[in-house]
Amino acid sequence: MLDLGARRIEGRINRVATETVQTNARVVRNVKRREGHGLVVQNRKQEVTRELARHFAFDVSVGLRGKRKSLPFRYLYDSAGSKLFEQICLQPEYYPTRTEASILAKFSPMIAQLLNNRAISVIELGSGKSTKTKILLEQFKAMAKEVVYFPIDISDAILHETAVSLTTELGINVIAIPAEYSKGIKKANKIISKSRIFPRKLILFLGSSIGNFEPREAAAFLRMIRETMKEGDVLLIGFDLHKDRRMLDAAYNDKNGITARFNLNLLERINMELQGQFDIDKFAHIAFYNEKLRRIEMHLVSKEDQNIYIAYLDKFFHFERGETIHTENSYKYDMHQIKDIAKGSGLILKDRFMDEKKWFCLALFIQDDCYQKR
Ligand code: AVJ
Repeated sequence: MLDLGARRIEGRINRVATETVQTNARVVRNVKRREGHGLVVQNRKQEVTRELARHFAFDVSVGLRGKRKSLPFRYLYDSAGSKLFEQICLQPEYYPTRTEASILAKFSPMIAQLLNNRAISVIELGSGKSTKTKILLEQFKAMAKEVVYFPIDISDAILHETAVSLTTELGINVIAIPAEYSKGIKKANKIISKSRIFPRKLILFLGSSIGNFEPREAAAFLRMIRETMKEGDVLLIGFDLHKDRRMLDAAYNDKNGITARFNLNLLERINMELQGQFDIDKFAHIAFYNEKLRRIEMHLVSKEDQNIYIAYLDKFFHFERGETIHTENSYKYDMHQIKDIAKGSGLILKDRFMDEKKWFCLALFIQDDCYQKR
């Protein structure tokens, strides 16, 4: 079933995998072969788990101390949180996923054409279930392009599923990397440059995940990505656009209460992983559009005065009635801001694809050669 080209790739990937194991033995223990040619780079489970717990504990103890409590948004995305987020994407009020998918469906031939190489490496940051990405990958397949797909996500349960299903459904090569964004993209790059397969890259950052970052952090993040890009590489980012606040408020307060469960899951995670004693019923989900800062803010609000013990930290945390934990931001952009962010990151906005109602924008960037000289 495999043609010669594909077999050659497979051979190379296996070699890459072994090299990765040898050169990076501390991080990567083994690379599992799945269903023929899908691969998941695996972390050393227990050590990583313990280290993650320490980081989580530290962030919780800092974040819940004093007034203006907050927790880093990435902790929302454990395996339960990631599953709930998949559910959020299906809620009627949550327009971003559907809208972005429709833009991809409409413009994927154009996007594919912009990448004039026959063979490309597709790197995706925060790939989740890769549902939308499939639209693009199918287009590449229809145009007889060869693809190695590198999904990067912090939820490795979902990565495993994705690697298997994409490999069997589309017959493409998958190298899944369970990691945070910047570590993951560096690892993918290392594999690509070492193996010298498909040096032309398409980097994807979909779903308006960029909205999680403060605008300044977003620019720094794009500069980091730009560092990994070479001439001819393309970066495709999904931006959610500024719009009527009623629509925004509704999207983060779905009637089925899934977003609320997603938010409250963070307290359950603290209970599970750090032996916390949060009573979930004594907190409520709130999300609202902050028009001045152009961001959705998601918080957990304490319904009463309470002291909560977290055993892992052997500490009590005080909450006044009405006090909140700020758990996530979701910045909304306009075209000017997208152009500005490109300028500040050494990127050129080459193209943009939008739905008719201008709810969502897929922005396509290339690197600006002149940037370093400035
Ligand atoms: C994953 C960051 C794109 O901001 O819309 C959705 C997260 N939080 N509902 C978003 C989210 C609550 C989502 N992103």
